[in-house]
Amino acid sequence: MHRKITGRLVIATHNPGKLAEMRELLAPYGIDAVSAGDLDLPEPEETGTTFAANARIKALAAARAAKLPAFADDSGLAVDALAGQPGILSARWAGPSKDFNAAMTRIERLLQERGATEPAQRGAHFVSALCVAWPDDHIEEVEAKVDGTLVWPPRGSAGFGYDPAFLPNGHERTFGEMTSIEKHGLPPHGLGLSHRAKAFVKLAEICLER
Ligand code: ITT
Repeated sequence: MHRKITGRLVIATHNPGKLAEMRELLAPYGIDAVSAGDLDLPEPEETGTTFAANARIKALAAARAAKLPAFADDSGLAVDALAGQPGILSARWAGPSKDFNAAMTRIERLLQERGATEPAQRGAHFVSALCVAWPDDHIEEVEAKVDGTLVWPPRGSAGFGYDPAFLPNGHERTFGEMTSIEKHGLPPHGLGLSHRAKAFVKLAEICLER
């Protein structure tokens, strides 16, 4: 049986870009959301080998520590020509200084080394695994992706992480050039375009009531 989210919810991320998106996605549901940072929760080690496993680790750690339901996202960029890299290592490719320009440059260098100059050779997708965990270890989990191609040089300064390099299929602007409503807004205001928005729609179907 699926469990509904009621009352207070911890958003179990230390990434400010994700936190803003997760807050915006939850906003229409009137959930009282507090962040892991606000509660000074420690960051667990992400030892999983899949997005889903890491989302579960983060949500369960926060739920147990805060004694509240906790909502986590594990996500990343998977590049076809790089056999899905950086994938679950997407944050780590930016290093301790979280330098995503350096991470995007590294990907571009690898693509150039493989002669991947045409859009058809530069396919990639973002993945988001979302998990809500309760202090009694009950979990609800969903996952979604958005397909696109990588552009060079990166374009736009909106969003976070790899957004400026990612052109979603069927669009002419990168995530870095889109407003937050365009990237992850839900109907009727947005298209539910991003990996996180698509996963959230699935989560809302099973766990949220307006
Ligand atoms: P938390 O674990 O605290 O949530 P994190 O940044 O370490 O924060 P992840 O381990 O899930 O999170 O790393 C995912 C990385 O993939 C993230 O740092 C971004 O750089 C990138 N990423 C994920 N979603 C993205 C998006 O919507 N736009 C751009 N980059 C994204």
